[in-house]
Amino acid sequence: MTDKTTTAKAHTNIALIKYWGKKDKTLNLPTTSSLSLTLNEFYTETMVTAGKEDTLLINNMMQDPTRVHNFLDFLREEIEDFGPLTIVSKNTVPTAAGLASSASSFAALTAAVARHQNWDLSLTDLSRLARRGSGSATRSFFPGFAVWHEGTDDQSSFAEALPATDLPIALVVCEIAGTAKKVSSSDGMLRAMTSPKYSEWVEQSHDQFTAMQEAIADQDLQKIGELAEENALAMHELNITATDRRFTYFNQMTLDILAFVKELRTEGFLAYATIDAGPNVKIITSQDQAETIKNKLQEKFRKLRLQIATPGPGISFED
Ligand code: 2P0
Repeated sequence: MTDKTTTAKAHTNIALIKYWGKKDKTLNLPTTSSLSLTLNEFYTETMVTAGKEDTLLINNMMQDPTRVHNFLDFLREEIEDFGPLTIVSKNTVPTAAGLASSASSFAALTAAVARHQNWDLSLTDLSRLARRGSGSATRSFFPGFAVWHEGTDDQSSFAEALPATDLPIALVVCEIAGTAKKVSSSDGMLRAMTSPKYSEWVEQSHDQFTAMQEAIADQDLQKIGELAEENALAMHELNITATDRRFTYFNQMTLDILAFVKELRTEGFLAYATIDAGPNVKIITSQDQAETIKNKLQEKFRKLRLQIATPGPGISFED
């Protein structure tokens, strides 16, 4: 046993073209490719060191290590055996409220373990491994816009960065208070796949994935917003039309903010909504309009916690 500690930092990402369904649960292969923006303001920093058993501490609180332990066992089998690890994480992502903390968590953990064990792996390899912890983690190794190729097997399902762009995109993240997630993403996806609209959604998503890459290459922020909103609302439509235990992540505040986003557009703002596995709304806009939109939202919805997020960096290490 050594005293060596290794720290990795991964930023979370928000999908503009969503991952919402698995074609292989064991390999965690998605039914569609997805496309995301890594965010500067929200990240997980994870330190690993040898310990007596696998333990997990997040923001100084002991957590149930089961999911992480299972993932570490997967790495022990897949790459090389290693002893128990103490994992200490600092997380600035509001957890379990529809901001993808599992994305940055599993990306940071995969990178920290690989570095700790001196594994010589590429970012593609790390992305592929992190997929087995959480699908959205594949995309959190990369700066700015990233695509996760759905692939057809373990080797071909990983994420990579799109060419760097200085597109002045911003997100106004609306955090609706007191809303712990009720349906986990994994369960939500399973239910959504029972919607009669599911196969149509998969087809539409393939087209939107291509169109979104074109919009990014063209630096067309309005088109990016339109496609992202359309894609997100279609994902949530699957949840309410599921034949197995239909559900929604929306609450009244979600609907009120969605209506407000539409109003902002009629006033001439560039504003489009995207929503993940929770009630929170993220408003896609430009960096020069974000502050005004944030102020208008705060005036209208006094209890909302609002934060502006901008494109963030890829994985990094501290040593
Ligand atoms: C996404 N989400 O593309 C989608 C949109 C939430 C809504 O990926 O089962 O925690 O661990 O692979 O990555 C959240 O799901 O799911 C997610 P698992 P994950 O960002």
